[in-house]
Amino acid sequence: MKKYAYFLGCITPLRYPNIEASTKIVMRELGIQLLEMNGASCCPAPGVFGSFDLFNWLILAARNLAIAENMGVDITVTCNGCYGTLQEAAYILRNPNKRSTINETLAKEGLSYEGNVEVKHITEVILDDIGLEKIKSLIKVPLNGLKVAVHYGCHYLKPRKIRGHGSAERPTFLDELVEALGGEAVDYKDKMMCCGAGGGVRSAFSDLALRYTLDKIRNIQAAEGDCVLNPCAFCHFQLDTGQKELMESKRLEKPVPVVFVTQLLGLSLGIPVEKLGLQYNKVPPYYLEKIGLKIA
Ligand code: 9S8
Ligand code: 9S8
Ligand code: COM
Repeated sequence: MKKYAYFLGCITPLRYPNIEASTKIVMRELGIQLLEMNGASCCPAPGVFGSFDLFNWLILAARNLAIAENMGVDITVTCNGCYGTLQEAAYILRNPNKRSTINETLAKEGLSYEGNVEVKHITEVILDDIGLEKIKSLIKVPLNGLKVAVHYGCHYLKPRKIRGHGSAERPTFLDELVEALGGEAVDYKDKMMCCGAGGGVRSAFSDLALRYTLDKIRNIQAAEGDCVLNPCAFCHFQLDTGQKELMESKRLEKPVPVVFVTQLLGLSLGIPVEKLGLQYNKVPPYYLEKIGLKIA
């Protein structure tokens, strides 16, 4: 059985534990073992911490990589920001000179990083380790033409040199997953636009972040999307909680439900709605009735 250290980051445990719950249950179903990372810290967030202090950003990231290295496994993540930081840090630390500088500091904690950890997004685990053919054979609840609008999120795709996940401008891998599950991947205007939250924008200029979110949601509604699928805890937070905020300030009347990639996959695999924690998303999952499901 394939094993990964599951790096949770901050948003999942603090705001959306249903991302962790749905990921663990779906991975168990698919025969992938996820291990807890004792002592892991913030990744730290690439667009926030990384913009201010690259040296300390790298030390903290290296410390997280060293924890996984000591466990003898690669890392998987459910947030694009964590993916960005840890994958970029692992790339930089393939250079032995960089490692030795960082290791001088890590030594104070009795740690060192030797450059042996790979960082995979949970979607890469789903698509590369399991594969669409196998997934198709496991479908119990086909999505029945459900119109799914995919939001990829900025940090998933760039820098292209490191990510290597097909096109950074016109990616298709999540749309292909939607179609494999029996849904219809709908195209919409400015699909690659940021959710609004990244790079500290949500914290510093929350209203600006919400204007991005509103634009995105209006474009998805114009394309008649039933829900928005995303692979990033931070995007999930902004798109879901952000729509609640837009409704409270009367800028949005009808929201579009947000679904995390392991939640949608879990539904198709026949995992009960409540176990995937769908009842804890702020925008209720109105799309469930279209696939013959409901919250008990
Ligand atoms: S950790 Fe701290 S703030 Fe966060 S969720 Fe994703 S990015 Fe990494
Ligand atoms: S949060 Fe997740 S990946 Fe980012 S920067 Fe722009 S989009 Fe939402
Ligand atoms: C977004 C992470 S996923 S950050 O806010 O850009 O650091």
